[in-house]
Amino acid sequence: MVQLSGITPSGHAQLGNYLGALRRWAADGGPDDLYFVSDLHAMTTAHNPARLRSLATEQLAVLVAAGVAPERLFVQSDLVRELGALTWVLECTCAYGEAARMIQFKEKSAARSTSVEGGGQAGVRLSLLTYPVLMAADILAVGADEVPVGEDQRQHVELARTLARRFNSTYGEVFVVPEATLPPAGARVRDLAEPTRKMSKSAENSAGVVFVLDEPDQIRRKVRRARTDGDSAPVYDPENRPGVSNLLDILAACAGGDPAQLADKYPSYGVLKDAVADAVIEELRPVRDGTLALLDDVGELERIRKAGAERATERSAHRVSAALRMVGAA
Ligand code: AQP
Repeated sequence: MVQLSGITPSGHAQLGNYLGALRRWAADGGPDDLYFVSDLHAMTTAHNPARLRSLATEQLAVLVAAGVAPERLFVQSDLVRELGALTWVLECTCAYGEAARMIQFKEKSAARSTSVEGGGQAGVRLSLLTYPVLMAADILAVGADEVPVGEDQRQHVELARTLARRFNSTYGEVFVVPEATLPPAGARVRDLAEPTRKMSKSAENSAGVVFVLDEPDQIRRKVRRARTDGDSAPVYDPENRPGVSNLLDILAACAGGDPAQLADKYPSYGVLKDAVADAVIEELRPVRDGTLALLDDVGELERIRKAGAERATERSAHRVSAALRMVGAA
């Protein structure tokens, strides 16, 4: 059984990425599972090349420092030849209408068409339309059976299933037909300043985002300023009191315990916030220290990256060659 999961370097990794994904990948990963830094997916909107390169390196270091086994890791662009070729084959297997009806494309292109130069949908990058096909290539190249995704990415895994089936029946059996699985239940970490939204690495305002590499003082400041929706004592009520409930969820995720019971332990917001800040600082300390040490040890990080690229290429090259051969392109 092969599971595949990724993180996109669209910004610095944040507490939600760590608690909702990286920590789990480190604890639960099976021997054949693969985790990757999906840097090619961070290019569907205006991007800065130097920043993208440095964020991809940083995220690889964060993953290793978080405890994800280095032998299960790779950076997507290190497979660009295989993935580029397979994306083209899959684009030739996919109908325009199938890509255009992706909800994420409709939402993101509508939102961005008002902000891009020239205005209108014509100014939106074509890759916003085609990135689900690249995602299908990510999945199909390595032969993933399972892709744990949230509701927002489910439709893209469905597209990968459709393309795998269509390719197999048209040209011959090459691809494993993947399945979207639900990641184990875990609280979505919310933005500390705007708790109705999830915490995001690319949030416009980072006041409510705790980054994995934030210094302890920065974390404490952000937690102290967190919105707590009202001036009564802390209660756990995610629907009506999302701010304080988010803090209790974070405390439970970092220090253990049940969020509703933790509420009774902290009579005031001040004491609760101090406890949350302490717990987050301690949870992130080894990840931060390990990441900074790795970023200093360029040779070691390069070695991990190269070994990961070789292993991932080995696991995908034969499928990509077979697909090219079967469509008559090699
Ligand atoms: N707030 C969150 N709480 C719990 N889990 C989260 N994840 C992201 N935010 C939270 C999980 O982190 C993994 C990697 O995320 P991604 O890079 O694939 O993209 P994302 O989900 O869109 O994450 P961000 O931080 O919100 O990025 P941007 O700002 O670029 O959109 C995934 O497993 C995700 O569920």
